[in-house]
Amino acid sequence: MRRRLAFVPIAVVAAAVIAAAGYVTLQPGASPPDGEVLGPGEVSVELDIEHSRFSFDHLRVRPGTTVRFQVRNTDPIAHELIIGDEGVHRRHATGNEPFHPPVAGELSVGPHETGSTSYTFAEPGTVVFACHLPGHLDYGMKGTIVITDD
Ligand SMILES: [Cu+2]
Repeated sequence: MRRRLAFVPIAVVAAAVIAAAGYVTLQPGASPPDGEVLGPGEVSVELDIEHSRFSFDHLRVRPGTTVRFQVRNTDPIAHELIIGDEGVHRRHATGNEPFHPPVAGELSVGPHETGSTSYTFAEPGTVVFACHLPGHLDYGMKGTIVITDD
């Protein structure tokens, strides 16, 4: 697995946590492969959550790509995946939508649960994904999806 430099500090921290917990292996960012631009059309990616971290914080897709996010929460606490523009994240930051779906791109995952949600990235630009449960965003549960023709 190739890993961008930006992953290294997080990986080091996560590895330390894992070591303390007695686990053996860690593969953050295993999916999708770095540098790959996904789409167009329908694609599926695995997004794991472990120790309140998403398994990747960057994704690149072509315009017109519908991504099915298969989210696996390995933590003993709940998380969520919220994908959208600034307005979407502002709304969720205030905590007035405690549970998801049914909105596309919004998913709640309970402790040790898995779930999926699909989101279509139509136009070039940047879209943020995050977990807005209290404290999780500040802890680092966020990432960007760049929609690009490259
Ligand atoms: Cu969370």
